[in-house]
Amino acid sequence: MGFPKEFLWGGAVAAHQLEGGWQEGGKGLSVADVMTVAEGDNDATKQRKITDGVLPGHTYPNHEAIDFYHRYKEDIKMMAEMGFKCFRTSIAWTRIFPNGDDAEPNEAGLKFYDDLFDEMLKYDMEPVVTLCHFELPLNIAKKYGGFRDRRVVDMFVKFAVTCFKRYKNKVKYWMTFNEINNQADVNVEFTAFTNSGVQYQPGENRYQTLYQVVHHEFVASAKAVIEGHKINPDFQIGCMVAMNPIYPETCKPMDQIAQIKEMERNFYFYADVHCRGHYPSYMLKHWENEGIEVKIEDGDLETLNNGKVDYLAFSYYKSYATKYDEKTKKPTEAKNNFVQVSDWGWPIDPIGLRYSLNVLSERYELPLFIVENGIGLHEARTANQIQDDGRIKFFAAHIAQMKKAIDEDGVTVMGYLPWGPIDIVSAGTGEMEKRYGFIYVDKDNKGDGTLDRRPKKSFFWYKKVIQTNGEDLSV
Ligand code: BGP
Repeated sequence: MGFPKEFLWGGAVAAHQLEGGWQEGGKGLSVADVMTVAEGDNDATKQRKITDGVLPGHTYPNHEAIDFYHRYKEDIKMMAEMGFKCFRTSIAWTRIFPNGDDAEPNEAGLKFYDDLFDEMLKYDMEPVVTLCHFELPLNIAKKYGGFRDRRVVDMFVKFAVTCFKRYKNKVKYWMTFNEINNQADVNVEFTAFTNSGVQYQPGENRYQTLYQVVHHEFVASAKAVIEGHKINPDFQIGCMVAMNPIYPETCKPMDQIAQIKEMERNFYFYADVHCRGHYPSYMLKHWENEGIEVKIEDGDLETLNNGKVDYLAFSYYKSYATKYDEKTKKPTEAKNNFVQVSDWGWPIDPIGLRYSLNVLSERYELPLFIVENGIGLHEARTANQIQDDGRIKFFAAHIAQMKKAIDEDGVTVMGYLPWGPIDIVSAGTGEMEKRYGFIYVDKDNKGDGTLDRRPKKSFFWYKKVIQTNGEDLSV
């Protein structure tokens, strides 16, 4: 009973959210480098701006982030003090190919990640590496329109193969595109840009563009899996999707139909293609009914089938609800009155993690890897240790549900990586003050602070969780 002894306890970050060093070591501009910090009073609705290049008068939080680029030895040591078995981060594409279409890789960038992975391995900490985590080269977005352009498939595969070859004896766990399904809602322009480097043009059929773009990314991911297994047959290469389960608001039959349609559109489609290796009939019929014509080149379908992933990685933060709207004849968002929400409006639903593990295990019968889970909180800068009992309560509840899925529901879970084990820049709002960490970093939304690192109460709590392999969750 309980967690397997080789369970991968750790934490997760992304290069653009903590490294800084935005122009160090030959690094090129990524899409993250032209996104400002969100401004405004309402945490749940304020938005970041995407500027045309780096412009004066704006705050770009990812430029310095928390300066992990220079401080990673100190930070990895703190992760080791908590007893991490693994540490997830991404390789910034623009450290390796500054413009994305460069003929040769940038040695200084390759060396940085050699040094970083060596530091992790010094503490027996497995690197878990995301290849594309909202860090597309800006040049690819500007010159090619991001993944609209089929040529970007080969640029991604070249980047992936370069990393696989360079780190084949240091990194075993890989994943291709972070939260590839974020872009499913074409009304949210921000995610098209961060996922795929796409900026929708006035009047264009956004769904036609979306499904062509994700077809290119599916092919790129599958090609990377195929090449990766040739380079090192021991590689475990996963896909990564944001799992925000959607419940029907009531047991009204049409609410249930709405729920399955929303889950297909926003989640299952993306995991299905990566895990099952073909386009599901519900999507082919949807394309036919909507007049969407995805250009599929000879060999693509065979590639998708041959490039199925080894595991399914997902982030879990929140759940949603839907209902069938009799007027529009479509699903519409509903409120779940059975859960609380965070300051940023994210529903807090630990049982939703158990639900997610059950439905994913049943659908894919693949090992599941929770590579993000956490809660952003406002925490004031203090001279003493921050007493983040709210975060401890959040994690204890989610770990308890994960344990139930393993002990009672027969789910195979590879590991659990709380998001942002150290305070880092939020992806959605660019804020430092949406804090996720077991470690406090002295920096605020304006960029002021000493960057000093200090453990919070949860640092010592999570250390004990890992030491007891998830048995002791007491505060
Ligand atoms: C996910 C991303 C992470 C991280 C996390 C927390 O969407 O994969 O990069 O940012 O969300 O969200 P945020 O940082 O917006 O609070």
